[in-house]
Amino acid sequence: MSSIGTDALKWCDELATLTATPGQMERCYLTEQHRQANARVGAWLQAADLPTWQDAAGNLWGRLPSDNPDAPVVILGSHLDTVPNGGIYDGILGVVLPLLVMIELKQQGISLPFHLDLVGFGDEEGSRFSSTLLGSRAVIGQWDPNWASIKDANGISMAEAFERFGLDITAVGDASRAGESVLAYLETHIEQGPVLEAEDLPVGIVTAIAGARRFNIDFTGMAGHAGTVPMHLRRDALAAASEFTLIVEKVAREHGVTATVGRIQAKPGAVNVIAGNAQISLDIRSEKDNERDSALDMIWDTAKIACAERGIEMSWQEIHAAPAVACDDQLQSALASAIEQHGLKPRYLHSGAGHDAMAMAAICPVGMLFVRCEGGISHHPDESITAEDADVAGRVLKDWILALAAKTN
Ligand code: HGY
Ligand code: MN
Ligand code: MN
Repeated sequence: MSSIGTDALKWCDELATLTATPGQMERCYLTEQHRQANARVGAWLQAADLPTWQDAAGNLWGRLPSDNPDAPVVILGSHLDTVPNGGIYDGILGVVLPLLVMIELKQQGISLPFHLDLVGFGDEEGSRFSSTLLGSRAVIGQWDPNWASIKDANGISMAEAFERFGLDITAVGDASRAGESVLAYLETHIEQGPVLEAEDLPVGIVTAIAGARRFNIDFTGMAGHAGTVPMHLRRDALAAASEFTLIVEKVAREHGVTATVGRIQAKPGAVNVIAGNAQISLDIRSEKDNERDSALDMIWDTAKIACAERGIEMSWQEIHAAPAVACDDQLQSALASAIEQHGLKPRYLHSGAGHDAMAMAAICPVGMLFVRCEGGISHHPDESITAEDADVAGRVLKDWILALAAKTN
């Protein structure tokens, strides 16, 4: 017997086939797979006789129109891109579940006092161009023209990627919805953590989203022969980057923040050559920006001393900064009422993961509904949820929409 939950998992499975790497989940911004995913979600919308369009930043939209053409807007959605070898629900569930709720509302002939828009953002993870929330930042009108020159790992610039996707990056401003009357943005997303599972709860209410800062860091030493340069005379860039990584781990633990070196590259990268250059990434976040930033200061200070002792030059470029964002109190309490209507305990929790809601908060109140995921596993192929939990989330989402409609004149 199908339900919104079983249909949601079926559609997540279907979107999972649109991957750059067979057998692994990988769908990046402005790629062929992104195009296919937009087409698939667009086809589902068209089949339900719901208007759909792609905006100037490559985000996919759908709408359950209000009878009132001048009605305000409520936006539901999340992202359609993934991390390399990621899971198939991170972001994706937050597009297909609201879509199924919209289709049910349409089939039931329910007319709302607001247009109910669905958005599938083209880039939240930043996996291709190392800058994150690109889709939602276009929608809030905060696109940085300098992003046009960011290159992906294959040396393709974002401007070129836009062109290959059939878009004109100089027109990306047309994607902005800033200034429109948007009543709320609500994002449904897997928790990506262990709390709901530990307390045997299918859904939770997000109170705040941790603020993240991301850097590319460069270490320059001196390449040399692995067999002839004595250890005490080396300026080994990879050893310096490795020491930096351990400093990050130690300081983060001491400061109660999360900090991750997720990517490391050494040049020339030969087994018998001392690395003359190394490049790493840093992602540091906390739900309190000041705690994050004081940990970061400690990391830089400690690393400068370590690099000086090694005769290594260290430089860094900040590639992303997003302040912590509080979810709207009224949206949170409306979610709590909808959850209680299903005989469930409302559980409030913060999000250590970043989400498009962080960007959307610039143009409207935001709320997030978390869905339990097995073992809290995410950004990993073992990411999984149950149809039952997806169904509860879909029912809660529908009740939240109807309650918002009832109080919107
Ligand atoms: O990195 C994050 O927190 C999100 O999954 N992009
Ligand atoms: Mn993610
Ligand atoms: Mn996500």
